Amino acid sequence: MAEPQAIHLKDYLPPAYLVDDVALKFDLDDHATRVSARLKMRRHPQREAGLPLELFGTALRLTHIAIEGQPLDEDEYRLDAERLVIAKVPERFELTTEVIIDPAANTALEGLYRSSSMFCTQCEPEGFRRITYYPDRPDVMATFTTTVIGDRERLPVLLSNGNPTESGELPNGRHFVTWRDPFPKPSYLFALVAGALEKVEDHFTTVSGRQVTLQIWVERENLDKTEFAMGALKRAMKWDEEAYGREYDLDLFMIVAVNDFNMGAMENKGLNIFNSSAVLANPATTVDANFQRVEGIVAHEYFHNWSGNRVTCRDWFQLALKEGFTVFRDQSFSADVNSAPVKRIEDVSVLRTMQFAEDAGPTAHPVRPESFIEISNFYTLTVYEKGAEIVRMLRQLLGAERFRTGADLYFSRFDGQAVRVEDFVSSMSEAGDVDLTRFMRWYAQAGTPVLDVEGEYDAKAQVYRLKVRQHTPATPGQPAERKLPLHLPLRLGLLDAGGAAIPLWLDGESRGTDTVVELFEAEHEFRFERVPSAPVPSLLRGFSAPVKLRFPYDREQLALLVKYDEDGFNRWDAGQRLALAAIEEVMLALQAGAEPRLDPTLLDVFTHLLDTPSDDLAVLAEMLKLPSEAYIAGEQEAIDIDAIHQARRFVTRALGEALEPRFRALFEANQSEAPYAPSFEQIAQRSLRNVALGYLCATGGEKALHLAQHQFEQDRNMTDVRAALTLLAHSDAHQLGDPAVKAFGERWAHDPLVMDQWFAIQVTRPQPDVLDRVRFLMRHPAFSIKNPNKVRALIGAFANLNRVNFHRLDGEGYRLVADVVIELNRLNPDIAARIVTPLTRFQRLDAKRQSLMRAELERIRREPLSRNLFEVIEKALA
Ligand code: B3K
Ligand code: ZN
Repeated sequence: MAEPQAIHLKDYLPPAYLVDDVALKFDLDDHATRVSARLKMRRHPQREAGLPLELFGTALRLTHIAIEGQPLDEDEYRLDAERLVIAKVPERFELTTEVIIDPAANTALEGLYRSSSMFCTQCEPEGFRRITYYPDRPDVMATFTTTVIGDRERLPVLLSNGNPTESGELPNGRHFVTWRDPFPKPSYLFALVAGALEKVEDHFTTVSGRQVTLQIWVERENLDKTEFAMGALKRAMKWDEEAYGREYDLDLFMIVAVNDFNMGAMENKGLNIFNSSAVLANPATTVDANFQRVEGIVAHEYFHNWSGNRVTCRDWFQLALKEGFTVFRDQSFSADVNSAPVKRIEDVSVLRTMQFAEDAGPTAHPVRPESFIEISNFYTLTVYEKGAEIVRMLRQLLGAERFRTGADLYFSRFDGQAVRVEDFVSSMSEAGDVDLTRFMRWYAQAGTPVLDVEGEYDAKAQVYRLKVRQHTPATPGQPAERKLPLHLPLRLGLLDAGGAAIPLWLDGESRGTDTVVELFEAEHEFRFERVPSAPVPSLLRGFSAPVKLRFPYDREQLALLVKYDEDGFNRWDAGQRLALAAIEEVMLALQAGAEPRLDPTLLDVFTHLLDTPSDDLAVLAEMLKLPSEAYIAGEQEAIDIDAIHQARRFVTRALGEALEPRFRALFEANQSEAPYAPSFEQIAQRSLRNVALGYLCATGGEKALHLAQHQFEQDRNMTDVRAALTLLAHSDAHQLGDPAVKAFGERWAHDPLVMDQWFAIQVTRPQPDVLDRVRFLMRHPAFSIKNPNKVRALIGAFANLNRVNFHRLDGEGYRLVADVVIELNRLNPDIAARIVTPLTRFQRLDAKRQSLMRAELERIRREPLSRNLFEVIEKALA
């Protein structure tokens, strides 16, 4: 097999031929589905005449091909494993093909495949070519008419994009439905679903008074888990009308829940297909965080109807055009309907823990990559989350009003087109009347920029000088000297020694107590006047740019910010900096074989937080959480896996012991008798209660574990049950943990989504016997390596969240994950290339672990690799 080749953005050419209209007919069968296609095609006006017609196709058996009804001879076209090329075609023509495909053998879950009892599709980015021969690229947009034929008994429901136009009976117990989607769309938005599904239905009246029918289609046993998603959908529809003036455009909007799905969900026009984990929810089975995830994903896919579908991407290098913008939109929606500061804290935590790690690792890439071997590998935190931060910075730079004008301009100017990042940014630049030339570098430069800030107070002149230097470290293919200064907004304020906000005077102008300064150059100096005393700066408020900010804070300054900063996000962030410093101090002690201590400043801050009445319980709960092991690791030059784990445990336990009565009081004060609701007020209460329970259990005291056991047995809602079960299962008290785990597993054996949680809880146990548990659970009847949710719950959770055991010094953790990767490589290349990620992050580990990890990657490399895994492994071992 030839080595896979990279394709480059700079080589982009428009397609030689366009498709105006498509008629598809599917005759569904497990192993031999017949797909007939009729494409109305014409030469691209900007391409020369006489070019060959190139269509993509993978795993298709061609049974018929004709142009203008004239079957082609075998010497008139060329077929290989990925393409069908016809040397000569007219300027305008109708191409008809018929192929046979095997959905039941499709374990990659791209194209048409079977999931439980149904047929479903996933076409983004390049799955449509597994359905029929087609110019499968997003800059080819066509209207689609789709007829689905299936067995009336087995497949009573037959769905596709748009509106149903016709249906009827056929011989041999079969029936058909025809669907018409009037909006031209790229093939990646095509969808088909067939199965024994049931629906819940609701309605939404758009702002202009149109009635839209909303349907959520599920297997019967899941009908009691649809209500929350339906509510979320209606909230999202209304929000998009108000926040962006975007109205839904078809008469019907459908969501279907499927069990086997590579990602969270897919925004197919009018027919969103969801991983069941991203849409199904009820209090008995779903934790608070998952209710919020469902709400966010339902909104995200709905928002794509404009940012993605009506205005789509010219090519896959532009992926962040739709994803970054849509993530920003769903984040803003969730912030508006829940607690905005907590949403920001959560989003920044994900970014700083996971995206920063990606940006510092071997697969680091710009938000708009310049080349790729397999585009599926670029559905990344960088494209999605950093992409969203870029849009957030634009809004910060333009202000809310001009940002909205820019979005309106973008949607109206490019409606129905496949466009580029430049088209988005120039709409913003025009509407905002700002020069964004330099800002474009955010899309081109990989790596997390570092801001080094210093402050200098001149008491006599009452001037405070803030010196800011920025640089971006080298990333693969982009040496440090090629990194250029970025244009970014830095939001800040100054506090006096008592914690009061100091009025800001910058260049003779009053700026209130909170302002945004813009950086363009490698170095800037900002001169604040009329500063009466030495201030403590509160920098990067709201995390106004996706950077690492360094400032030589001492612990007292951080404690001051935690207590008094007017910016909720920075209060939290100061607490995280303080906790990190306290944990690092313990790490040093442990490494030196010395007696560790709990930093008194951290204890003082925690005491203050617990003793001061707070009007935002949700933020308080976040402030009481210590940074995760992954976040701590990201902050180290050299990562000491065991010291991080031990030190974090030490600090947790020490806080639990020192503040036991307070945590006990917090736990009790947040017991509520109200019926469960996933409202943010209730979520905050449960979150606080379970944080408190965590500290109490960390003391190892039996009394605390009995509290957890009692909470587990009370069985009030899955959030409290799961929190309690996790604490029991992760404790050393086997006599309490084991029966609880067993009881839970038996009770929920029928529910795959709850079993995913059960798997994840067990494989994140810190005890060293966990590897046996992982192996044992891989043989459990509820586990299947073909189901991505199961792989993520068992292997993904183990490798990403159980750092001490994944990184065991005997290499057994690595070996286990590599074995799974090798098996997945044959079944599902997309998931294989994701699950391997933790094995590629060896750069700052000790030599022993580095060589063990490399050895596993080398072992994987000896397999015949899919393009997905080939690209990741090559980069990791480069
Ligand atoms: N656009 C899809 C991504 C599908 C990628 C499949 N490899 C989901 C989303 O971002 O909304
Ligand atoms: Zn998306």
